[in-house]
Amino acid sequence: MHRYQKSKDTKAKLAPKHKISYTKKTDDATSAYSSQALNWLRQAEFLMSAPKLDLCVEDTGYEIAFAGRSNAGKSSAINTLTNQKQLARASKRPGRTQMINFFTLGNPEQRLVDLPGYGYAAVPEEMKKVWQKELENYLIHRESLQGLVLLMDIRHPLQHFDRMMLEWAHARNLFVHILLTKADKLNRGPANKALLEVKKDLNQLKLKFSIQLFSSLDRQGLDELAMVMAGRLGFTINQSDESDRDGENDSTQENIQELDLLEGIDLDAIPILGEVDSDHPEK
Ligand SMILES: Nc1nc2c(ncn2[C@@H]2O[C@H](COP(=O)(O)OP(=O)(O)OP(=O)(O)O)[C@@H](O)[C@H]2O)c(=O)[nH]1
Ligand SMILES: [Mg+2]
Repeated sequence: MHRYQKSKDTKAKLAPKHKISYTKKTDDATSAYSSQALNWLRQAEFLMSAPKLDLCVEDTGYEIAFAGRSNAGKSSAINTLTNQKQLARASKRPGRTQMINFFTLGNPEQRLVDLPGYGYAAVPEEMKKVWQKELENYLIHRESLQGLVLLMDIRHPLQHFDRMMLEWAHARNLFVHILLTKADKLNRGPANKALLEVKKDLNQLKLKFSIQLFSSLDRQGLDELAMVMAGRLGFTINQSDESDRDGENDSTQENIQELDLLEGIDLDAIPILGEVDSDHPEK
């Protein structure tokens, strides 16, 4: 045997006695980050509501908007994420959120936005047009908007307006993180099947997105969502230090600059929202 070649026995002797688990380290780091992110999100405070774009809070800093059909669970998801029962107003009655609502996250330059839902049929036609126009204005012109959390009821995904939102966000170079909401309504098998089907459908359209199952009722997918929010809004673990909460944190600013900023937006390439899709999933 060549002197540098080790026999199987020698190899076995030299092998570490215990398996070294690298995944464990990563898991620990991930869960530390997600729990810090959840703590950070708990600081959320109501900032203001605006019925239209020009009455919104100043367009500086970074915000992520929760969008989706009426009754998809946007306000509930914000409450679950921030661990506050009534920060955003949720209701059984579709069409509950009628304004653009802003929440700060311990720093006025990092915000969550609860949008009115689209597609609610029982609103008078005139009002529907007004909301639709304001939603459109917000989505097209809001410079601090970094991306959307697009919520779809897992039992009724990818309806007409959802697809328009996706294309629109894509044209504006906004990220889209999809929540298939009310996942508690399906068993695990059918829920995962729905997830795969939506992924497949969207991959065919070649749109960039990330996606997960979510339930406000049983808090499924909460850590995952918290990490997406934290990553996208440039939250760093240092930021959970009281001393760093004044927005002057250098590393936060650096991270923020790494996000997909709104460069080279071709507004003409943005599709305009069409007619309101009138069939409501819950009706
Ligand atoms: N089972 C279940 N019900 C949910 C979940 N999330 C929200 N709901 C219910 O769905 C209804 C609508 O929730 P909201 O959070 O008000 O929905 P929204 O998307 O903000 O609706 P609009 O403000 O009308 O656009 C309420 O009755 C919630 O309790 C969930 O994860 N599971
Ligand atoms: Mg709402």
